[in-house]
Amino acid sequence: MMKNGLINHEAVNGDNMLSSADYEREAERIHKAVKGLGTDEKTIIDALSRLRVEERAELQRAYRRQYNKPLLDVLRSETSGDFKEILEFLMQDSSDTDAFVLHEALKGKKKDMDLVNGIIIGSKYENLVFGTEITYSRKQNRLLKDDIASELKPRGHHRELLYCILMKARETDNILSDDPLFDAQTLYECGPKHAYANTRKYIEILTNRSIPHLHQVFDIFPQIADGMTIEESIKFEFDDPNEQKAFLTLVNYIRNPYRFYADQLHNAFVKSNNRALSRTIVYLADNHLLERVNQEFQQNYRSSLEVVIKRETSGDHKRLLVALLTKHQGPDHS
Ligand SMILES: [Ca+2]
Repeated sequence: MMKNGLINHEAVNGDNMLSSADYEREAERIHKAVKGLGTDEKTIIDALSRLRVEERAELQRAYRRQYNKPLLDVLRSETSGDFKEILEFLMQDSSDTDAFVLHEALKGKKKDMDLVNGIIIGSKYENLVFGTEITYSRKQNRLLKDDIASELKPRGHHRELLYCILMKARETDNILSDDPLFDAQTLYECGPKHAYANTRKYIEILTNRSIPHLHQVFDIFPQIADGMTIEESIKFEFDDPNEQKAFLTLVNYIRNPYRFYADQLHNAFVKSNNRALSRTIVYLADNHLLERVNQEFQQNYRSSLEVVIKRETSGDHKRLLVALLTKHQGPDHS
């Protein structure tokens, strides 16, 4: 980190790198912040918000070496409420967070299918299937698929949509070989209200084709659908508002993932779902998406994330969210 030191890591690696002495110092700083009566939350917020996901893992190893106990346990015993929960999200693996958040959204007191859609649609396939799904079944002793099934209509399109995403990875971006006109026609003719309805085929196109290919399909779509956009056609095809919303969320993600995340955050604010908010902000910070999503949020909702977070959250939870926003934007994290 020292710019005046002999080695400028930034120049060598194109990146700031922390030394093991840096981690030891940060571990000590946090230890001082929590030991004895009370807690110095400000120090915890400062120390954790500036680190990236791999650096937080390194800090936890350093803390364990120095103090012989897991940092996560220490933080849990010192904090409570939304602040405690976002600290957990920062300390643990994203698959642990997503498995927990999905379970609470499906089975908990505050059910939230929009959040379930958002996590499943927005996750990378490998993380979802080899991370979150496995963690989910290990922790809950139940399959994620079964809990989805228990919440959604059997043979319903919404359930089938989520199943298809979990079943098969989307084709990679370089695959454009299928004729976009053909797929546009299928989306038009195989929707649930048509004589040749084949929803499996319909869903497969949306969940399995590559994103660039689907951009072409959506561009062509109005030409064969009497001027209707794919969004308008979804509103016509699906009567159930939850089904409709799930399909529109998927199309939103395909068209523009930044807007999709801005909408996810907006949903969290509208529903006062602090868990969804914490999960999404940590996810975006760790995937270097915060800056771009913040721009998109501002364009669509006419205020910055910081302004809305300051209005909608409180206390140390708010201070940590704002610290993440400020420290995970700019060239270092783009
Ligand atoms: Ca203490």
